[in-house]
Amino acid sequence: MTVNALKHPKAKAWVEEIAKLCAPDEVYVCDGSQAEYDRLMKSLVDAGLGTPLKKRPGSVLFRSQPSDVARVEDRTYIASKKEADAGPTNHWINPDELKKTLNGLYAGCMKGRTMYVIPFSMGPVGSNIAKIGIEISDSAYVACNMDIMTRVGTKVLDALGTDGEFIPCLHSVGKPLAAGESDKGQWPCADMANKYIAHFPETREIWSYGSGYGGNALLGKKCFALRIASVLARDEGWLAEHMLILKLTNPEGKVKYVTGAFPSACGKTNLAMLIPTVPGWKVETIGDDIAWMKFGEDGRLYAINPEAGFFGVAPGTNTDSNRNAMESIKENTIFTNCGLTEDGDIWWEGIGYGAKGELVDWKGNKKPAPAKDKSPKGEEIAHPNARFTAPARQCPCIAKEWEDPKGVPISAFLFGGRRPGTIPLVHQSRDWNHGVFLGSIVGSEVTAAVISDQVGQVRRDPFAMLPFCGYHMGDYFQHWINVGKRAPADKLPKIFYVNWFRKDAGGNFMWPGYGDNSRVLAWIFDRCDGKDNAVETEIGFMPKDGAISAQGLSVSPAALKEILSVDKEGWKKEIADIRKNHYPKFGSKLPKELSAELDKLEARLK
Ligand code: O2Y
Ligand code: MN
Repeated sequence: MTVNALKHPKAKAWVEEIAKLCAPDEVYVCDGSQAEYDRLMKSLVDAGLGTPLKKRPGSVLFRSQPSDVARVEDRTYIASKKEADAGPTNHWINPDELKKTLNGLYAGCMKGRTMYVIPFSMGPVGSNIAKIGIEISDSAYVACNMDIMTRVGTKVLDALGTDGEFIPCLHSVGKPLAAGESDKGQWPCADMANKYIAHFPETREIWSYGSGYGGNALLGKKCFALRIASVLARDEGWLAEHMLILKLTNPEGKVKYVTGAFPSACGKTNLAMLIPTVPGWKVETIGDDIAWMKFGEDGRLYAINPEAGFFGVAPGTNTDSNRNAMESIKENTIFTNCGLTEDGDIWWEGIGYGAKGELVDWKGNKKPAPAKDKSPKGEEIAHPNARFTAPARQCPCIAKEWEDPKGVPISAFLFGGRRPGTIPLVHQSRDWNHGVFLGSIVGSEVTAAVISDQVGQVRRDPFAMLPFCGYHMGDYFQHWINVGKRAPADKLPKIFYVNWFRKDAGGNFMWPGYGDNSRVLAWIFDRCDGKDNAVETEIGFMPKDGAISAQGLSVSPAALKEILSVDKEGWKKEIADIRKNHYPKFGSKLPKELSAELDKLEARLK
């Protein structure tokens, strides 16, 4: 469609202004149709950027530049007017200065390319929890990914009308083409020093330049649905969270909905699609990464998944770790930075089987196929952050109400991380403020999957929002405290802290995880259902003896006892660390309720 399809004068004026600045060869407004998706995908294949996969109908493999493989936290900015409003955990930059720099970079940056105008809805179109964005991008790869990850096109423009609100999201790969030049199979992006992922919380704008990858470029996801939406949620009294949403059904057919916040690389997608080992229980998926929640008229919090697809990590995904994800990616999927087999299929480390003949690795080099599904570190066939982009509707365990515009009522919030010691398998907060305290101290052991000098150390990631909160984290904690005052305790979700990652002295995991986490989910469900299955301890409520069974597992009774008891000495060290290294970061913005919770916990452990 042409710009004339935009009936919203403000949107049209903005698109025209950006077209003037970026000087594309052509401006195209996306209608969101299958024919359009097929056409754009063909243009990417014709340009040598994508390889159709014979073994997976409608699926294409892409290889990015080695310098453009993940979110770039060091180049991600919160450009609020005052530095103090971005807080100690964000990179702040003066908005006027940043706009000056970026306007310089955007000038003429789309020469030789098409400028795609992508109207998208985060959440079911028309839901009162959903919000609209318009992404301008010079990447057809981004347009196709947005088509899977969000709801795109004419239906969104219709919902926007002539005066609806939208978040303007500007994106360029930062690689103009000279006359007659084409990408010739080279993933377009700019040098690291010229990549900017910028958020303007006061004017509610997103400007991204120089990267074509994932969270840097698909601006509906982390930029809008978390960083900008967290600001909107603070101002409007709702919650925009880095949380999966799942539906739990017990053997009697009773249903409860649970959300869970876990730092990146803690298995959120696996948990969202878990296949229970406890007979009679069912888990279905509403979302695997982000939850937007608003109070309903009945005083309960209702959640929607603002996304329409999964942007999952490929390596390590196999039929044992996540059968439902493997089923979801059989067709109509975009793969990025995976290996390619001789017979036209994808391959990655941890896929569960070896391959035959030669593979093409994520950098485009031919390599002998490994007989097993492992490769030596640094010689991986797939990049460790290789991804699949798959429509949520293709997931066999997607819940029938996953697109219900009114959302689903939430009974429990889970917090968790990779913690080899101290944190038990599960405990429940004493009340709302204690639950907010638990969210605020979430931490995770840094694994070798991330290049970091902190491997083995616990990095605090409050509410799993450290890279995603669009304002001062101290004010974010206060927002959570305030939300708890909006409804009576029996209407609010109960708050739990889980830890699937306890290790013994030999460094072995003490809990099997995956499908057996349903044993913990069943306890949580029953707890929310008023069952007498808990005892009160110094750190909160924990399962009564026998309330979580290890029957059929290779977990010894002693190990089960250990992961279900209070490690008093460990908690004392935890408190000392929070007092010395964590809470002081937030200065005077740390809510008094949270320092009070820390004092009370310390007193109970004396
Ligand atoms: O590297 C990226 O751009 C993707 S990061 C990501 C993708 C899907 C879900 N969660 C995350 C994350 O980092 O939390
Ligand atoms: Mn995430």
